[in-house]
Order: sequence, then structure tokens, then C-alpha cells
Amino acid sequence: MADRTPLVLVLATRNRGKARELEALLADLPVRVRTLDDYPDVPVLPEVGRTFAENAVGKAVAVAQATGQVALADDSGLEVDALGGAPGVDSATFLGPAASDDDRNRWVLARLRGLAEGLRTARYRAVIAVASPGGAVRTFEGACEGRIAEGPRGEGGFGYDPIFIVPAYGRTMAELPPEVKNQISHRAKALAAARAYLVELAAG
Ligand code: ITT
Repeated sequence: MADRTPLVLVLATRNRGKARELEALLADLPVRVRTLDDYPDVPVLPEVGRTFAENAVGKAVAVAQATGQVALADDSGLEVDALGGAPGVDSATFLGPAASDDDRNRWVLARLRGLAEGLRTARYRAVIAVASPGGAVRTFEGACEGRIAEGPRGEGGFGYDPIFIVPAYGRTMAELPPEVKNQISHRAKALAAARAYLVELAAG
């Protein structure tokens, strides 16, 4: 019997931290992972929706159409209860394009300064969309509960990880090894939910 050509799966993200995590999470699946570095002509990803799901679908569909391959997008963010769920879907952009992860972390810390531990609750959310060039698209969700630290700690991960405490470990996400983050994160949970569908697609 002839070998099947493995399913090519293009990661529809320009965020390197996300891409690194997704690659690790997909490592044992029968897919050949590609990134947008392999497709330099794919235009800027659309991100105009008001929900994680809308944005994830928009990015995955755009990349599936542009590449002719199955595409996987993640739209994610941090919801801080004391800020009414902000920055939420605007987590990457709410301070404008010139702001850094450190700037955004400082902004959140400043807003929560002096707030008691019990009021510092927050969660990461991720929606993963898988789109096929033929038009099929499915979404999968994951969340990870935590609370906002008093100050940044740790060097791992990306984005808000230095200020996001994972209560079960009493450490920030940036202090946990990548293998641990990849077991407990919002992204890991969304991808776990997507696994069966990816295996189905890979089997043709
Ligand atoms: P792409 O759209 O190219 O994938 P992006 O960074 O713009 O990249 P999002 O719009 O989904 O992606 O923004 C998600 C933001 O939420 C991200 O930039 C981080 O600031 C934050 N975020 C999401 N997941 C995170 C994680 O695991 N750890 C820390 N911060 C995270």
C-alpha cells in the first residue's frame, strides 16, 4: 500500500510564542506543521471581530484560502474580572501597535494596585479554529483560571505570563516549565478538544 501524504497544517499566527506552543502541542499528531514563514505572501491576518471565535475563524479561513491547505488559528486573551473582562479580545492591541508585552503587563498591574488577592481573579481564554480550503471550519475552546500577581515574575512563556498566577502551582505561568504550561493552558485545552477532528482530517 502506498504511503499517504501527511496532512499539511498551516499555523495561522504571527505570534512566535503561540506558534512555539502550538508546534509542541501538535508534535504527536499525524500532521506536517507549517508556519506563515513558509508562506511569505499570505497577507496580514484579519482581526476585526468582537469575539475570540469570530477572529479565530477569520484568521483560519483567510490562511486556508491563501495557501490551499488546512489552517489552524488561535485567538486568545486575558480576562480580568476587576476590569470587567478587559482586555479580553483586545489583549494584543488595546494599547496600540507600539506597546510591548511589558507595557501591557504594567498597565494591568497599575489598574489592580492595592486590590486584595481574592479580587484579582482572571482567566486566559483561547478559541482554536480549523479551516479547510474547501470551506469547512470548526472551533474549539479552552480556558485557564488564575489571578493577577502583584508584580511580574519569571522568564518563560510570552504575553501576560509573568503576571498570571496559576493557583494550583502558586507560581506565575512564566515561572512554570513549558511542558507544564502545555498541560494546563487555555491553548492546550482548546487543542485537546480539536485533536479528534485533526486526526479525522489527517485520515482523509
Ligand atoms: P496572531 O493573531 O497572529 O495569532 P496575536 O498576538 O495578535 O497573534 P491574539 O489577537 O489572539 O494574537 O492576541 C492574543 C494576546 O493575548 C497575545 O498577544 C497575548 O498578549 C495574550 N495571550 C494569549 N495567550 C497567551 C498566553 O498563553 N500567555 C500569555 N499571554 C497570552
